Amino acid sequence: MKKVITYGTFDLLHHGHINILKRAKEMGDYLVVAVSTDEFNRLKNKKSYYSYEERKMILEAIRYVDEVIPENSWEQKIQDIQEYDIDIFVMGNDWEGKFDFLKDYCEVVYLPRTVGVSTTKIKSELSNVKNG
Ligand code: C2G
Repeated sequence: MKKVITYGTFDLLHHGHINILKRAKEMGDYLVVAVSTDEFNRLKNKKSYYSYEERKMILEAIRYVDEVIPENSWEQKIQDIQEYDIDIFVMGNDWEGKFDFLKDYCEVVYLPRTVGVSTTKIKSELSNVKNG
């Protein structure tokens, strides 16, 4: 069984997230998603609308996702890859090159981001609507 892992906040789930989860799953048989905890989001200078528990529940409902684990730190990836017996690490190409050190442990794949959508864009457009 070929196991794939990807990491992210996945707040205000949108089709860009679904696209990468779909493509990640298509690269293997089992997809683990490490979703950033609220505490780790603070380290990433991100404040998500949905809590960790809510984002975990949403991800677990997605057909491409087989398992959701917490992402608590930048440093856990090697341990995760070993603990979950991961064959492929997948991220959007906004992270191109940032995780090449993982090539000693598994295949590393950066996939093109979905153009035109982001959680930040959704938030700003909604706040403009609200403000009229
Ligand atoms: N993504 C995408 N297309 C978009 C938006 C996001 O392909 N239009 C991808 C990102 O490249 C990432 C995943 O969706 O691979 C999750 O995006 P975020 O929730 O923004 O995750 P991020 O904050 O980049 O966290 O340790 C890694 C970090 O936790 C990554």
